[in-house]
Amino acid sequence: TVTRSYAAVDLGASSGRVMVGRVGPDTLELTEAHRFPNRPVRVPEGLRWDVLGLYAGVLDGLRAAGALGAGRLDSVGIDGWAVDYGLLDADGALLGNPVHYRDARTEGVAEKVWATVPAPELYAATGLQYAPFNTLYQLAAARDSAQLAQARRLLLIPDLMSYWLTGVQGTELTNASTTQLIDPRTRTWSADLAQRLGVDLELFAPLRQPGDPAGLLRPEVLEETGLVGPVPVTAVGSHDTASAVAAVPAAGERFAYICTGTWSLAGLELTAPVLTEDSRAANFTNELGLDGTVRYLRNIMGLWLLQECVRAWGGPGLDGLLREAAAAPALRSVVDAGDAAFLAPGHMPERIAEACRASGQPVPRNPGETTRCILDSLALAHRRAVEDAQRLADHPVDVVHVVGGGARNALLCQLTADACGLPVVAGPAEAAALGNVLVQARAHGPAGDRGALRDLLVRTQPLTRYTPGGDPGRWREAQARLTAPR
Ligand code: ADP
Ligand code: LRH
Repeated sequence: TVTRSYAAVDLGASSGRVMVGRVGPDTLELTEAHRFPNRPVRVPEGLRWDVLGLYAGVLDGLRAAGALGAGRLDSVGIDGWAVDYGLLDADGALLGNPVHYRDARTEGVAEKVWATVPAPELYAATGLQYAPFNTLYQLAAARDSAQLAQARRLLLIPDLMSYWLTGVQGTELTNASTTQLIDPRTRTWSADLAQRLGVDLELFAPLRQPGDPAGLLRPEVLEETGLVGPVPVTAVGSHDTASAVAAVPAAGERFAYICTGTWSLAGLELTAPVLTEDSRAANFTNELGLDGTVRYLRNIMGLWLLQECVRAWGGPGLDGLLREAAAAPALRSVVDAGDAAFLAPGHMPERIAEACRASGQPVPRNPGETTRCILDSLALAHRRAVEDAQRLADHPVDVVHVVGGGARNALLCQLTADACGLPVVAGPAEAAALGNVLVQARAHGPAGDRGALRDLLVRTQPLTRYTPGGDPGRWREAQARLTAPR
């Protein structure tokens, strides 16, 4: 039996990495070839991604990946964070640095869009939750810019990397679904919506599906990375959350997942979108997944809250902070981890203190207590999302899977189990990279359905189980502090 090697490029909001996955009928091994920081840069125009720096990291990573396997790779797949894009001119050259989804340019833009297409209608047509940074609102914010006027092509970030590696342009479907221009029932562009909102769909390269071929590494890329060609690039679930959900090691359908990294994405895998008004009011999104599935989930601020505090505190180690948090009083103060007030960077400890004060709760006295407040608040938001999703989709679950970097945080996993009143299965931490690898493996090896992919994960990946404990009433009481009228 053959074992094949696939490189997964996974671009998270806090770091990019290139992982090598070795896949055989009973093997799935992931090795980190290279990791590099993803640091947004503030220039006078606003907050930007250093996309050339990221591409350099991808090339370094592919070189390191090749070195692990004598220059040979069976395929490369690319996933990354959603919604953001680069614009290309008529020559295919990048126009400026891609704007960061945390940039302030979309403030107040949604209301203008809703004047043309009311929010309920927009939800019924796209199933996408309101977030100020959905690509649709970013395009509306840029509407009169010189850059957009000059643009002939828009490539989402993973598709941009893929273009630079291969010279081939495409728009991968799972990530396209985060633009708010896709109809989740037909799984293609909503031409009517685009026309009403003045978005030129010609900007987008043709849609491609996870598993589709996406070109070959250019000769210059082979030369720069020392890889032996030909090396195909394969479209994967290029939205990192789509790849992460593909690698949730679940059996059956009665599970919820929480992808915890910079964000917590908490919800269900469904076979059809939920487009009801109740679902819109609860701000659930219907993003597209593998094999005709829908990722029905809510965006929660996630470990971003902690990352920003750590940055403000001058970078203390996580281990020490988590030890202090474990010893700090439980549920002393909580904040609404779904609140868009926490979206922008900067002054996070002060903003959390202010939210505690404003809701009449004690202000955390030190970094350990602030960390505890964040983890309690995340667990509480996880509980709400898991409960709301089950109710809104009429889809009960018996277990919660925690994947992504937060699966390494034992305190967060235990608190999530306690808050949800359900067992938590934690891992894999590198779910996005694994989902990326598995989709490539399926495209290049014997076909397997999602169940077979998940079964391989269950058989090969180390997972940790957390049993719910404590008094569930305490979580209800904490939730009431956030929802009580003041
Ligand atoms: P993204 O893909 O959004 O960049 P990740 O999935 O890599 O995010 O998750 C990053 C987060 O994982 C960090 O902010 C950190 O809180 C958490 N994390 C990573 N390693 C550990 C660890 N060893 N212990 C606890 N938490 C960890
Ligand atoms: C997580 C993620 C998430 C999006 C956000 C912009 O990395 O892709 O699914 O909502 O970034």
